Amino acid sequence: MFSRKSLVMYLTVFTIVSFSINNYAFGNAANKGWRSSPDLVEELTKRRSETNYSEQRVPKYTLPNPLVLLDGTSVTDARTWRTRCRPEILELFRKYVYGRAPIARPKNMSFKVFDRERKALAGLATRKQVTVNFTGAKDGPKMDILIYLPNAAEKPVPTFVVLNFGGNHTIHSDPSIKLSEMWMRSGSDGVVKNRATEESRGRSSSRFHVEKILKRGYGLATIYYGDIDPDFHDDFKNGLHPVFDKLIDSERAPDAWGSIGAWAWGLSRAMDYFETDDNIDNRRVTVLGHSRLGKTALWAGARDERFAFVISNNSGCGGAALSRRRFGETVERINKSFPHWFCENFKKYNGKEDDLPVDQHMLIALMAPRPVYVTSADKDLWADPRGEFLACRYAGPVYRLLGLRGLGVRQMPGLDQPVQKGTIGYHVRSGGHNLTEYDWQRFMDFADKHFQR
Ligand code: GTR
Repeated sequence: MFSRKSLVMYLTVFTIVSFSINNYAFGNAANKGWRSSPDLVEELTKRRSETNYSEQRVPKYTLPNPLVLLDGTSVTDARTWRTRCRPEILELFRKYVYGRAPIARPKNMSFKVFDRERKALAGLATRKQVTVNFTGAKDGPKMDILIYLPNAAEKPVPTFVVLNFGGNHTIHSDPSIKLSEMWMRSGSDGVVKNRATEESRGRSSSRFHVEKILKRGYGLATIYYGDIDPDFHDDFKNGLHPVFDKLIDSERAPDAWGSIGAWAWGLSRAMDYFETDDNIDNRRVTVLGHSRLGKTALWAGARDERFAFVISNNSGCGGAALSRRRFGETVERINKSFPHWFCENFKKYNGKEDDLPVDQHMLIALMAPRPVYVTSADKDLWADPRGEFLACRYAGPVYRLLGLRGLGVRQMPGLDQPVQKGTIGYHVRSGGHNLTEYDWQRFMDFADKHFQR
């Protein structure tokens, strides 16, 4: 018989062994799958010598086991995962990575539908534009949600919600989309808002493919991320932070929310609206984001389980990629370039990834049992494609504990060979850092499968 002490020791050693990744061994295992182009590695290394782009230079590391509680107890049943382990991990991400939102749904928040057109896009869709006034106060912070729902689809419709970088009017050339007010940096005034110009209408339509999404029977909702919080380090003087931070304390705590936390919180407020709209299937809402907004989509899906499907597109460091690999963008680098994205505590782990109580496979595990999909791009080594794949793989034990298949593969797939066998989907697409039609089609394939369409 094991004594309790030796059992704990045994489990700890087992954990370390099973989660230690010997790069040499992994390199062999990955023979058939995707590998970065040696020419690209050489070129990028020349350009940024301080950044590691080479698999050989990934340090040895040990990942925290998502199925061990902070007190060392192994989690072997779904109930303990649900009631103790999941809340613990979520709290670690709040405390050390993304920060804590000071409020859930504000009491006086209001919705105003200011546009409704049943024959939008030549009759293909119904378009709605809704202002969410976060505090209900006239001059308080607001965001506009632009929604297209396919007229041909049965209602309520499963819908994708996606934050956009350039303003709602950039996702399509539809002249009725309200021009967003854009946050701009201005010399003496810091950060100010200006109405966008007509010139930018439809500018990012190559990332949205609105008609194709509608024709596959999905709705699309989008919000300009700057409506929620400007993407500048402005000491949290603009956007949501000044309004809600004062509810907590006068000084910002080391675990106060950053911009990613605010954007994710805004997505939950959009979900609050969807729950009031009979034409949107609020039990089949997918949250999707690209790049920094992919990090945001993951955090939104982790904190708000109303999102039924979560998609991270090329999210990289602080998103789907394992921090401990220190490949491409690192914790230190991201905190220095974007000091406003994460909470202050995260900066303590600059160059000290091994001390982090979490790694990003645990963020992916927080989606369980819901489907989650992660993408990488062949040329986007900054975001560490292999690190993104591995995070999906090591989230697997949590899905398996819940009786589901995780990725369903152990090896990284080849280029443009989507893995859609289990509840975690993954692909590495040819090309660079972008959100393309190829990605969208794969997301909809996976959604069809999991939403039984
Ligand atoms: C980069 C940043 C990445 C990624 C990207 C983006 O500059 O280093 O983490 O999020 O921006 O959001 O476009």
